[in-house]
Amino acid sequence: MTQEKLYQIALQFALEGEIEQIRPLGEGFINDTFVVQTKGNAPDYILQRKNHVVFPDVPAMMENIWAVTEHIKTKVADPMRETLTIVKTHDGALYVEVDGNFWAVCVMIENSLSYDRATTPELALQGGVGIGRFQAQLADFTQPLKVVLKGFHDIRYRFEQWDATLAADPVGRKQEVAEEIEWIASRREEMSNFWALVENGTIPTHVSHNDTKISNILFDKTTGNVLCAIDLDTVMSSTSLNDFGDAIRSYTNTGAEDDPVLENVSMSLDMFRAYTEGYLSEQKSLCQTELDWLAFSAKYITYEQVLRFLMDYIDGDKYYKIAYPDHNLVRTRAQYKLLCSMEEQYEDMCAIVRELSK
Ligand code: GN1
Ligand code: MG
Repeated sequence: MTQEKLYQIALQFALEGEIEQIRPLGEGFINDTFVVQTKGNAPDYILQRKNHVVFPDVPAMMENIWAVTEHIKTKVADPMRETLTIVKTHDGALYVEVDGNFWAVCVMIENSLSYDRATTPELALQGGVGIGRFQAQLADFTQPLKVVLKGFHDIRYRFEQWDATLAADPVGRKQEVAEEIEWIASRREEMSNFWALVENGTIPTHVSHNDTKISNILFDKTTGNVLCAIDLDTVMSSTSLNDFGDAIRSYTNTGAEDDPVLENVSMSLDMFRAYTEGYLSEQKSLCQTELDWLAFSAKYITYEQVLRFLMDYIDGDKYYKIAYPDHNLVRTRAQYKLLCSMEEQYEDMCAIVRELSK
């Protein structure tokens, strides 16, 4: 993507100030992200190419994001810092389509930062506050949200994809990962039983973020306090437990998500406690059934992540961006190690939830 092309795209949005330069940002697994730096006092912007292979309906996604951020803005003291601000085009659209790709812009929040790993319990606690608050701010959001990714955290749907992938074995990798396939098979019933509770309404649905790993939360550079949840691409209606579970998968890991050294990977119970404390300090409206399954959701989402990484490996690495050939397999093994660590500490996790929700 040339600078000139990026400029042409950025200029279609109602930006303040003159563009100084456009540079790539971060390493999202799905989208391509750029910073649009402006001259003078104007804010900088985030320009993103939304991956429309992953997201088949980017317009619906942008409508969801617009509706949710507008709602949050009515609830907060500082609407420019406590949620994302979507910038429309000169024609009032939420995105532009260029050569079949969809692009969108939001304001870059100044004096903020994000992390790839939770290094202290304070950070985990702040992260929990962030998602607890996000859910609380949206508790009275009643507009129906579009389904932007079918069956995103629905393990029944994931098993349909899984069975099809195993049957096709498109690049002949199945034999090589027989042991890993067994990890999925041995927990299939347990995970299906949990999701059945969501499907039959025993566990209620609400607005959920659905991608709450630590790098999707912004913190204030000066105070260290949480500012807001970003990467709202997957905001949909589902169980609130997805957000807790995915965050625990991320914040409590003593290693990296794709750690090649499995000894590094385990679930830190201290981080679990800190995140849960922060989350429950803001999220006060969970029902008893949700609380009963809260700790389980961490195992559920981690298991789902093992499945998704392994499925993508068997599928020939079509979904996640990879940095080296067996990256998805390394991710699979690291996430499985984390799952096992959660299984070993599950009773303690449940006890902490009970204690902190009294
Ligand atoms: C992807 O978009 P990003 O990089 O924040 C993925 C999540 C996974 C995560 C694993 C739309 O998140 O579901 O948990 O990678 N997002 C999508 O790191 O599939
Ligand atoms: Mg995402």
